[in-house]
Amino acid sequence: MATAPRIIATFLLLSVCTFPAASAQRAETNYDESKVPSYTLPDPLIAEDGQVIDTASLWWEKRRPEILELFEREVYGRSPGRPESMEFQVTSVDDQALESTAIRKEVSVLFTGEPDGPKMDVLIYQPAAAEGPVPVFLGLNFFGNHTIRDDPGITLSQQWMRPNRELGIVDNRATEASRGANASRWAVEDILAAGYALATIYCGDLDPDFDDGFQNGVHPLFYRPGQQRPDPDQWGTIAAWAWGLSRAVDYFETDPQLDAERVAVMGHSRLGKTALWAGAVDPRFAIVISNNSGCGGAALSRRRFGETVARINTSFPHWFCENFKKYNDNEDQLPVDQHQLIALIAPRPVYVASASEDRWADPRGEFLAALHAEPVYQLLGKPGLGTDQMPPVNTPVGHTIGYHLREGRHAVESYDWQQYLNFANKHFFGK
Ligand code: GTR
Repeated sequence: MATAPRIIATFLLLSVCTFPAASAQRAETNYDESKVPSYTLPDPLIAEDGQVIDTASLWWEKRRPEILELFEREVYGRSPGRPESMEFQVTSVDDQALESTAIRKEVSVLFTGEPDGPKMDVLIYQPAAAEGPVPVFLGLNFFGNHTIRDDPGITLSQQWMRPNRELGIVDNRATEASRGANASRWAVEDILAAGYALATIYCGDLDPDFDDGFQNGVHPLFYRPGQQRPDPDQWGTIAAWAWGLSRAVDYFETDPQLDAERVAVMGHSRLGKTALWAGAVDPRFAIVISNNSGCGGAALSRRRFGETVARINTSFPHWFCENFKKYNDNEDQLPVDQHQLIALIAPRPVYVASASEDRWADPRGEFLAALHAEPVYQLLGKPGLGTDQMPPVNTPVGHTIGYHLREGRHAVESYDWQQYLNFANKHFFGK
């Protein structure tokens, strides 16, 4: 099997000298490619018992479940399924939104079936002119549905928000000033003009983004009697956010105006990590898009470039499951690495995007993870990335795995959306 030697050879080329192994003192953030330690990635096509995975059925029956289990147990934590009593409530519809170019809908997903109980609110814009069900871009947002567009018809979120004066968040709550505050991240017009719906949910509806020992958000809904917090292998906040994305697809399946078989899940940064995990656990996501997702997303953990496992688990102790903390300054003991997260999405199209100034997220590590997912795509009859050379800025590459390095900072820009629309047009419609 050629995969393992090729992986090692690629890393030897990239690794000029070796960093000391885990030391008692936490290493400084490394931004020097020559100081990336040498490492060996777990091979997605060699099973835990050493068996070479050389057929699609061995992948589906043996290796994929094994890798998924490792990510659930050691990285993101196990999530529950769909709540039995969950119900949907359409709370508003405006078929003359955005100067009559769009239908705007708001749908509450009532996790216990109770209108006053825990819920998430989905905002949907769909092209007014569409005939038949439309494909959907779905993504979580950071500061409320009303921030994606300055549209007074969108309900202002009442939920707790991370502090951000610039975006109009005062005392951890949204204000009218936060309407449209993140509009630059959402290419609403372009998405609608290309014939797609856009659906979004505030991530804090599922779990507010701070460490409260998992008392708020959806986690307590699933505690056993007497349970106080998730077990070490149970879901953290990223997994809860991903779970919410799947609940949105549950709704799409009931809405004849939306094509639940053509849902592209997209996320930026922490929500890009979330999009990847959602795509890995839920095969209903037909396309998965990671925008600048970095550590715990598309970037290889073993490179220890920019943000590391120890840093992320310290700054955001609630994002991953408790077991993930075993790998703080101990990346080589991880039974998986992030190329295998991408491989879990195979053979579905996946797009990884980096930004040239976003060194914290390790653009090269994101590219390499996409590259080393490719053997699984090939095994399943898909071309994968199609190049082992990281492209220059603003030069999208790839086939079933797409990649670009946008010039500029950590953000979602219209350039990124243009590539995602091209990618979805190609894979959904052969355009
Ligand atoms: C950073 C975090 C990153 C990334 C980013 C974001 O502070 O270290 O992993 O998720 O936040 O979500 O914007």
